[in-house]
Amino acid sequence: MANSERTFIAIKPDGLQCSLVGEIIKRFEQKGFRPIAMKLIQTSEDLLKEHYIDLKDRPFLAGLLKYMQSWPVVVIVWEGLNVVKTGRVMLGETNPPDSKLGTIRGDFCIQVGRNIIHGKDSVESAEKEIG
Ligand code: DAT
Ligand code: MG
Repeated sequence: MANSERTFIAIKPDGLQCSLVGEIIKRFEQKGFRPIAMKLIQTSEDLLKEHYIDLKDRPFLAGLLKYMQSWPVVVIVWEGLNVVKTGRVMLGETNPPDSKLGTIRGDFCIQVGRNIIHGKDSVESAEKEIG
């Protein structure tokens, strides 16, 4: 049932430091998605290495892992019709200058290494991350 599609969103340290947690939750709620799980967590090196496994050979990975452990993050599971695809559209592009105004990254950040929010890009990877 497509209505029960779920995605995994994480508000990164800069999202919390810029007081954007409420704004981001508001956008997903107003769009029509349901929050079905939400947690404030402190990430660990091991968890992040698994989370960013696709980036294991990239030169910025070490800085990314350090940054992601520098502050708590808010992880949220959202449910609803086409939530994975629509969620990615709401986030904007990975690199903020490529993000349209009206998207979260387009409205609230300027730098790729501080892009506020994470969201899965496929149903399979979302289900894996939720697990
Ligand atoms: P996305 O978060 O849009 O799925 P991704 O999976 O390619 O993008 O990369 C994960 C995160 O890694 C991204 O949100 C920010 C960081 N990142 C990506 N490219 C980067 C770069 N060139 N320099 C620094 N950080 C980068
Ligand atoms: Mg990604």
